[in-house]
Amino acid sequence: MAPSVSVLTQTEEPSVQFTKANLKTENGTAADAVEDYNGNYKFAHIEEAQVSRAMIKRYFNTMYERAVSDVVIIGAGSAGLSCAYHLGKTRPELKITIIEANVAPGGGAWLGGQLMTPMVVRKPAHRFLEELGVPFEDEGPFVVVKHAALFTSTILSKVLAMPNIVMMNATAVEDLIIREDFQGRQRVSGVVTNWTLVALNHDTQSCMDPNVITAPVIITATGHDGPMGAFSAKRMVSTGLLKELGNMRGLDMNRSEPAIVNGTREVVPGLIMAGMELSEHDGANRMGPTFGGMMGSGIKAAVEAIRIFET
Ligand code: 48N
Repeated sequence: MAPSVSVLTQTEEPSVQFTKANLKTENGTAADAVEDYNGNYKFAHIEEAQVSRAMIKRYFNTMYERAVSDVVIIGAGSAGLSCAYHLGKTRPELKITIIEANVAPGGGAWLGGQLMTPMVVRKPAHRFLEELGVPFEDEGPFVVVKHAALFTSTILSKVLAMPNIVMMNATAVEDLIIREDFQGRQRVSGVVTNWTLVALNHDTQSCMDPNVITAPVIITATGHDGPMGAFSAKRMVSTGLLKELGNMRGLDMNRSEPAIVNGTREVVPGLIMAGMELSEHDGANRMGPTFGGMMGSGIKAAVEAIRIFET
């Protein structure tokens, strides 16, 4: 005889009695939990379905609610995160949604250069480290953070703690929504997304259709390398919004960092480009293992987004 299974109610408390398997369900309470490191450590009881429902309810409610965002930031590298921090702090009423292709956000900012851990930041970008509370050693014209991960983990924790910011990692932007605006111009009006593992495997299955998120402002900071580097810049070329890529030029720290910060802008209506993706778009020099330009570019992208909302 099949075990008598009653339908799970919509609440999180399980109401299933598997009489045949003689499994008794119970509703755990916090009072059951005992933090005792002398051999009597006890967790409050949980039913497996409660874990699934706790995740599913939150994640898919977020997807539903953020289908219409105010700002989408593509890429959670040092530029994207610096933008999210400044925008999220300055305009807490804006619904900001970060889409990051990797499971682990942070882009190239987990190491300083050639897999070495210290991170160099040239002044005046060190002021951003002071604002974040990231300690550094002062070397005069630049400062050194003892481990790049100290910057990246700090800014990630602050960005993710902001109530108006949502991050969807392991999710790729695989196209842009481009529509005609009231002035008859082609305007970027949102992003087309898919799980990254799907986006990277379109050739292995037929027709794994994507999802969409609409927003009046898209900020793209997808970097210059990696499996999807300079994504939006390349898509602009393939959709005819940009004649050709400028292609990143050789390393010149003193030219590249101010060029990237000052050049951060709305490259087509609705699309602001920041970080190393801009070097591919504009043909700017690269700066190599110094990150002040990324922080400044991210903040400039936030300033440009605020300007759009204020006009
Ligand atoms: O760190 P990156 O690659 O990019 P930036 O611009 O934030 O920082 C660049 C910086 O790390 C350098 O390259 C340094 C300064 N070196 C310069 C040099 O001369 O070598 O972060 C981009 C992020 C990554 O996390 C990617 O996973 C993500 O963007 N990404 C995407 N996320 C969603 N959808 C996509 N299509 C996509 N493409 C990339």
